[in-house]
Amino acid sequence: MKTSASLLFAAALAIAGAAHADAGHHHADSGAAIGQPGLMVDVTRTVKIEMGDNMRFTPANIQVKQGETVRFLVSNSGQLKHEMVIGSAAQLAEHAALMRKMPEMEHEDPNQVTVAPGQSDELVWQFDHAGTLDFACLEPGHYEAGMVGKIVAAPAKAGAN
Ligand SMILES: [Cu+2]
Repeated sequence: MKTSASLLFAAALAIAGAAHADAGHHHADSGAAIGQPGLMVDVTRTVKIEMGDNMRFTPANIQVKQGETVRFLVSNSGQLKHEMVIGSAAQLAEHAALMRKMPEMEHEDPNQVTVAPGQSDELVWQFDHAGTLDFACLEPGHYEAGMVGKIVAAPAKAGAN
């Protein structure tokens, strides 16, 4: 029951976030400088990511372009709960350390999606700037086991339309 309640809460937050055009702009510290939570209406591309109990994201390396708003469709093929959290490497390491101290901590921020076994969910991110952004699963021990990935946003070509 706890799990389904928290998923519902996450869904409600996701809807609330999408309803307010500027919702993402209040979370300047929730992601790295190369982007921010995006809106479903702006989505230009969907990228599928699978999370497994082998503590890996597939694919773990993702290429996007500056200016794109990407919908990450994140599925959990394992028996354990997994999550995708977007941030800088430093933010993720700090967050992982916090999760080790407080493994029961539940939080639903616009830069993350938590997915129950056998389920899928989505995370929309707007890549404002070129650069590299990291993502990780911060379920206790998963980050340490190597459940991390990278998103590279290529610069938009000057003069291209
Ligand atoms: Cu995980």
